[in-house]
Amino acid sequence: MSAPEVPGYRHVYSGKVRELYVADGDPNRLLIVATDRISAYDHVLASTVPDKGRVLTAMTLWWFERLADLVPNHVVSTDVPDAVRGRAMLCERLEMVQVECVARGYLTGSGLADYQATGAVCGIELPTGLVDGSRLPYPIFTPATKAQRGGHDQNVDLAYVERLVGPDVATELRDRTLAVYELGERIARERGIVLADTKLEFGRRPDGALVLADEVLTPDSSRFWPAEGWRPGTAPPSFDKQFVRDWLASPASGWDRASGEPPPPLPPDVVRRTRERYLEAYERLTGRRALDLSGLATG
Ligand code: PZK
Repeated sequence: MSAPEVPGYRHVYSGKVRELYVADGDPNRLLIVATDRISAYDHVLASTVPDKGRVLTAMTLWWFERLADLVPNHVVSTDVPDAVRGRAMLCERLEMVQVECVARGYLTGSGLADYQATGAVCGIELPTGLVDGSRLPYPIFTPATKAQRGGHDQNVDLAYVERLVGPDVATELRDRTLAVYELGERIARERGIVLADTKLEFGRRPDGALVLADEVLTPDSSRFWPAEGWRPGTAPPSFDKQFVRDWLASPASGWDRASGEPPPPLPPDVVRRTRERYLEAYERLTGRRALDLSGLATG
């Protein structure tokens, strides 16, 4: 599954699961295409998940609307060529801020690891006694530096961000990130999804305005947990990738994560159940029937 040909656009970059294009004749317009690729355990898998790109694009657009009063976003149009209709957004080109803006309301992953080692996450001291999956007393801004291709993001403190972008922009990034997370977490929780954390990307317009870019509050940029499976002590299974991870980690896959080998293709029933999880996340959140995505992200 390589980058599709899109008439009127030139392909410029392949991400793990998305493709980036520039509009012919207008370098200030970018096309972001969400593919059906899926990653797990730091690998892009050989199997694709049908409709994943459409569902995540529709979810991002739905959130951008809900967040519009809080923060401007980079979307210009969803009226895009047929080859990618429904899974692409035409966006304004921004000067990207070189910081991953992460908000966490629950403790897990690298946040948990930092807490267990130091009692703090990104310089923010937390109360003692927290465990994997604990809800934090308040959401925290835990920025990270963007990794080089293939590497892992590194958690940093606010002072590091201040040195990188200046104290005023750093404060604005933190406040906007927390505002977006708080709204998203509340809406998701009311609808049976725990939004444990999320990663946002911001860019700046020529006039300096900070704009929310990329995808937002999707299972690829955030941890989604089924609310009914949440209890502090062990992080709940991932809402979307539970079946993929369970199968890859099981003897049935014949795959050893430590081997460095690429994972094998997924069995059809793992693909089918995973696809259903993406559709369910979309339906729980938006109340809209997935696969009825047609009128939505199609301009
Ligand atoms: C931009 N990415 C990551 C996203 C990929 C890679 N509005 C913008 N202006 C300038 N640059 C970017 C954006 C956005 N969003 C985002 N890299 C550059 C990325 C999607 C697919 F392959």
